[in-house]
Amino acid sequence: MAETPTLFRKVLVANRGEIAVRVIRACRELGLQTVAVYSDADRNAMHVRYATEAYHIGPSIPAQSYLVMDKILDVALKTGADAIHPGYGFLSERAAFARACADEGIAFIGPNADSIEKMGDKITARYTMQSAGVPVVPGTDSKDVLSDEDLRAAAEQVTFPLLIKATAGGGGKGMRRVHSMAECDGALASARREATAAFGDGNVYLEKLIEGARHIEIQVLGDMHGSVIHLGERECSIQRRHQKLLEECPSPFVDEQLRAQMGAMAVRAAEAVNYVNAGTVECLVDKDKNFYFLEMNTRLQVEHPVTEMVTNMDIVKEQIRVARGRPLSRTQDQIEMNGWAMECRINAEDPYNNFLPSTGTITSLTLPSGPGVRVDTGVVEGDAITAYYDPMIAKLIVSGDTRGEVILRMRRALSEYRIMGLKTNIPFHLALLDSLRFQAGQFDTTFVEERFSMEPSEEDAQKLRPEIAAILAALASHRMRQQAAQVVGRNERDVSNWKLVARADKMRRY
Ligand code: MV4
Repeated sequence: MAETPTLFRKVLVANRGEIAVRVIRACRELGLQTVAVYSDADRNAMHVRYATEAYHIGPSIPAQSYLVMDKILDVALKTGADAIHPGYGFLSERAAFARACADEGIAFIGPNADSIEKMGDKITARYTMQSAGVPVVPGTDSKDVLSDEDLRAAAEQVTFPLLIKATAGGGGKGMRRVHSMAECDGALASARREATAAFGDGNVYLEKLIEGARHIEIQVLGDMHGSVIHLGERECSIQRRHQKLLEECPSPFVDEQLRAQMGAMAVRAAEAVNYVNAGTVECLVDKDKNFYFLEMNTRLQVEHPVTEMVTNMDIVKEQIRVARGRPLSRTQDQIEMNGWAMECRINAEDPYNNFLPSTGTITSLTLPSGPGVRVDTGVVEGDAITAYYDPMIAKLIVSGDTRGEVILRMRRALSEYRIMGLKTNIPFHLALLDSLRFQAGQFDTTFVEERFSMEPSEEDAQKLRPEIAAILAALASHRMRQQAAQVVGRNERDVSNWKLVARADKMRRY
């Protein structure tokens, strides 16, 4: 049911921070007017200043402002907005909100309510994917509610170790590892309790535990004319407590063949729920390159820029385009991946103190820039960072020809970044980029929590396998040559350039 293209004039952005600014920028480039909404804490925020008009919607606490559907719909109706972009978080994955927009004749810039609903309930999603021939992790197959008795019986079949997961879950809430039948009852009770507290739904299901896997996701785009394409993968294994910290595109683990297989799988997954707009298929990929569907995020993702840099596509503009009923601007054959991109999430938190959130006022702010550097920020000098919202204040995205160049460029950009008045995780990123396993691309989702420390370890270096050493040598010599090349020519000074580089290296603070 192809729809006639509708012309948008005005888009309401139902979000705050860097993503609201990102969406407003896309709208401006398309000649669209924008409406911002803001809470008490965001009265003078960057997204408010960038929009054509802005309206106050309530107190700082999200439950009384950014999460209140009626307040946002009221502003949209009063201002004559044709469409609402939800960004990520907040109302972005609420089927009821997508439905309410449609009922009011306002375009929701995202998938339809039915797709959101099908993917939001993880048992339904698993069942739908299995029926569509998408590989899921072996586990319970029923699409109905499972009793403790059902689950205990299924556990024997699934075999240990296994995971209990919440049907309403996502992001690891209500998830329990179980190693034996003896642990089963206790784990079921506590998983149900946590899921009930978090989602008001205590239903759970089982999956075999896949150990040492990477978290790789595929970006998909669909239009109202039945076309679905994929834009390749993003490597998202660098995370801590289910919060991603650094993402890259492509994944150092994925070759042309695996990309084609995973891409075809992601397109099949999206087609199975008649997906329209931008979405992401999250997968686990084990050591042997077996991949499994985990869940689908039915929204624009934080890390979408790394895909934009490598595919040279503007995903937000594409979202607006398809929401207007137009076809996708490219076919699958027209998607090319060039070079490499990495994103560091800049969080107001203290990496030297268990990543404790850091609040306060940004007294001074200097952003990195120069070749291959993009900063998607939601804050300016003088802004107060409060505990009301996510600690992520900006994203530093770097692109280049090769992974090695991007690592070197990211170190350069991070060291240009100056944020005063708050603690940030910039020192974490610098230490990570210097870690040998990261440089060699040898990491999984447990890396940051189990094998990484802010202090560089000698031991790590000694355990290196020869191939890592070779990759490192290439990276290190490239870096040394670059640094050596930038100091004055030989014979113009009594000290060799190599000595200067060594001295400068010793003085590095990060
Ligand atoms: C898994 C898994 C291992 N085996 N499922 C965590 C959040 C949710 N999206 C799914 N998660 C996982 N599911 C099976 N069968 C390991 C994780 C997991 C994880 C996944 C992606 C990114 C980071 C993670 C960190 C810990 C566990």
